[in-house]
Amino acid sequence: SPKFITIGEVMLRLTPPNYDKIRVATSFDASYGGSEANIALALANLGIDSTFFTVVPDNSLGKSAVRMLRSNDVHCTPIILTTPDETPTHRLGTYYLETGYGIRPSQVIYDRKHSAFSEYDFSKVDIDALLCDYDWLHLSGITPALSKSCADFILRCLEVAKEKNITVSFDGNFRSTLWTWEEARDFCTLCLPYVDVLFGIEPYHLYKDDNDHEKGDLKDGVPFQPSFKQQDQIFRHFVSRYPNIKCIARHVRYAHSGSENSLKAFMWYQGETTESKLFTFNILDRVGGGDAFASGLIYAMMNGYDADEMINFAVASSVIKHTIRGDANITDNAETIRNLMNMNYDIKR
Ligand code: KDG
Repeated sequence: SPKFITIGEVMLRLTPPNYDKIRVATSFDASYGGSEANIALALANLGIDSTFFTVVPDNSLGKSAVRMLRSNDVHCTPIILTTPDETPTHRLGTYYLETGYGIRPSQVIYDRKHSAFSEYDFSKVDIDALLCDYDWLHLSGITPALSKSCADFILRCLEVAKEKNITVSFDGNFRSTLWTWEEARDFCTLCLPYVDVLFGIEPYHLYKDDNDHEKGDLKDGVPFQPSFKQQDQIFRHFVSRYPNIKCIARHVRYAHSGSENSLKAFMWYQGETTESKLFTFNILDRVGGGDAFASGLIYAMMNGYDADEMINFAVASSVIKHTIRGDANITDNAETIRNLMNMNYDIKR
């Protein structure tokens, strides 16, 4: 089976229990998250040979993060535990999550400056050795926002991956508290020529040089909830620029009042746009939903699903994550996701 690797920062996640607001919380539940770590874990849970490369401090927090991933069958062998003299500050990045409830949105507070990961000098990494033997590399737009060294490293990884003919997936994952939209756009524009499978980028925004004539109907931007026709047009416009991109997938949220929520997705694959079913469900914890979508699509593609199954499996994977507390999509096996995708809710007993 294909060997998967992803690179990124793993963080301690602190969440007040019972949907409490941070301002009234008297305790926090500890877990671990990070977009790329979430994907590595979800794929390992589905039985894929999955490796996560990261940098953590040489202390109990770093070790616990690694232990959590390893206990979920993720290979963390190439991990670097920084030694005390290597990094001046030995922190595991942390984020506080105030879980939304019903119509009250979630809130994230990052406490990740000077983390062992973001301070690491990645020019020391032998990328050829790191990526040798892998078939699939996943990267996100979060890592390059952390430091210049991280950004250079991500671009080098993309170059090496292409030299080695490794399939590359990339999730734009724009985080407005880490960099500006313009910085993200300019960096992602550099990455796109290396990408095979793309998530989480609103393509229209990347075209800073397009004139309105070229943009056609898209000149007012990408609608938040596009129609099939609009989304198809966006995909076509985008792949005409980047013919290297084989698949683009975008999941669209249709929020209702209260905790009810609907999700569906659009995908460009093999020269056509496909739309998933619309799933309606209650949210327990939405953080990591995008990562579950990406891991579901990667799994489906690795296993040769057809377009319709690929996109529905990816959305079903995200839907399940929304019902699980914590960043990680702890699924028992692919069958669980396939059952949901086929709307088969029978209890297995
Ligand atoms: O996709 C989930 C991530 O947002 C969460 O794990 C935290 O990695 C994280 C980040 O940088 O926002």
